[in-house]
Amino acid sequence: MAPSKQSTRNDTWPANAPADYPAEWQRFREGDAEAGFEITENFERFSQHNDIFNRAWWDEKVKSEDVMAFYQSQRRPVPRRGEGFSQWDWALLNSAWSVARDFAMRGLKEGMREGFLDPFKSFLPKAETQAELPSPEDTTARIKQVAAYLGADRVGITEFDPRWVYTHRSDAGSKTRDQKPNDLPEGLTHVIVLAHEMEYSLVERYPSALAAASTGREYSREAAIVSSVASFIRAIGFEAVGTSNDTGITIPYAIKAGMGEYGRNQMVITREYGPRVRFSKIFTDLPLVCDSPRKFGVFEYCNICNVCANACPPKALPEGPPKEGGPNRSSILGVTKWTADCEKCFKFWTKMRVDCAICMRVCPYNRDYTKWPNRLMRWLMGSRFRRLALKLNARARHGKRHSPNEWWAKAGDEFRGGH
Ligand code: B12
Ligand code: SF4
Ligand code: SF4
Repeated sequence: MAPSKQSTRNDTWPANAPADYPAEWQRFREGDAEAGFEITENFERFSQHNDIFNRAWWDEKVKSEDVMAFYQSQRRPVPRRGEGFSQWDWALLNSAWSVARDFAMRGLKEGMREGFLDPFKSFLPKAETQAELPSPEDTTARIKQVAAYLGADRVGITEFDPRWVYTHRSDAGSKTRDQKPNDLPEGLTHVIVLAHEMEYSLVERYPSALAAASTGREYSREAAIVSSVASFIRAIGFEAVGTSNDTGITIPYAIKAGMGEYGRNQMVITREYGPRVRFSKIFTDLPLVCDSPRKFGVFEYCNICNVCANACPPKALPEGPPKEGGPNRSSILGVTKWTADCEKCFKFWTKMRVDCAICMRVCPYNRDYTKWPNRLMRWLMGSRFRRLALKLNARARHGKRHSPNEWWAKAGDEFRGGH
């Protein structure tokens, strides 16, 4: 493991390019500087085999009875007394996931787990004849129009960058999730990133089985939307690989595609939804126009705010400035950034039997931006008055947990009678 070092953000790159950096990657330097990415000479592409979900199948350090019980609760949950863990709550959680899980199961006999380990199979074959394309600007606008129509909440485009493609996939056909090739078609040039907003009224109730439905519903929507957009591109005669968590690391693509900035809580923080959003991505050879990274003061605010790290029950989030490397084999090497201890995070999930997103809930960027006071606060947080914003957020007790039972009470208020 490379030694940790203090971040020098942007002054490492592009000035001090790693000497043995492959020639074909040099072209990404300028874009890295624009996005604020710091890549060092220790950089190595990451294998999906080493992420914590896959390690749970082969690494004695991660395997446990709690892990087994966590996965079993997806089908046969054991309701318990705490608020947010009743049979009704688990029923919502597991039904919200059901479309994503159907997609994940349909290729299992062929060793595929679509959306998690493998890309989505396309319903439509690639057309033999390519449709006539307007200018790249107009083609890009049409693709964004199609993605919005098919259900994406936001769309951004970036260049295809092989550094973030996993060296290997994990094989759903093997009991120890062995590595298999991460094959992609030749000639890919762009990545289309789709954003999927998570439900505010559920995220504010994390941790609970009820709140976790907000994650499940977006995985289900992602599966439907990204595979439809990929099918569209194939039907006009171009290559399109529709993916969710599989194939590559999403966050660097999303940042370069202009979705937002990277936060201490390990998420892309968007202007529209803060961190309360998920992403899917399509790898394509369509000639498109790239978006640029968008900054609105998140890095500077995260530098003075520690709310997520303080709120994380197992203390899995980093304090202080970004550093190179990470605490264990589930961290990518040679990138200077805030890195979590995912062993601690996942252990906490398995003990609860449900995923967590407290670090999303408490983040002061997690707001409803249709309301003007929240837009004003976003401006304040991105301005030189950020320390004032920090105090105001603390005084308002922003991000406190709401009662899961109150969510069900809404049914009595709003949904009685016709809707
Ligand atoms: C595995 C995984 C996890 C695992 C373990 C991570 C690990 N290291 O093994 C755990 C259980 C911790 C996890 C938890 C959560 N996750 Co998660 N996770 C993933 C997944 C599937 C793979 C990421 C990966 O390969 N990590 C392994 C290495 C690369 O990890 P790492 O070095 O620590 O790097 C992390 C970050 O630093 C960043 N990153 C990596 N390389 C680079 C390079 C640059 C330049 C930058 C700036 C950042 C960056 O991405 C990595 C995310 O784990 C991604 C989807 C995807 N394909 O990317 C979703 C994803 C990152 N998770 C997501 C979310 C929302 C969550 C949770 C909130 C859970 C929830 N209920 O939704 C929590 C948050 C926990 C936290 N604060 O970290 C979202 C983030 C959306 C956003 N707004 O950015 C993603 C993109 C999934 C999605 N469909 O949208 N996750
Ligand atoms: S809670 Fe604070 S430190 Fe954490 S991501 Fe949000 S703004 Fe950054
Ligand atoms: S998901 Fe929960 S346990 Fe994991 S880092 Fe966030 S707050 Fe901590």
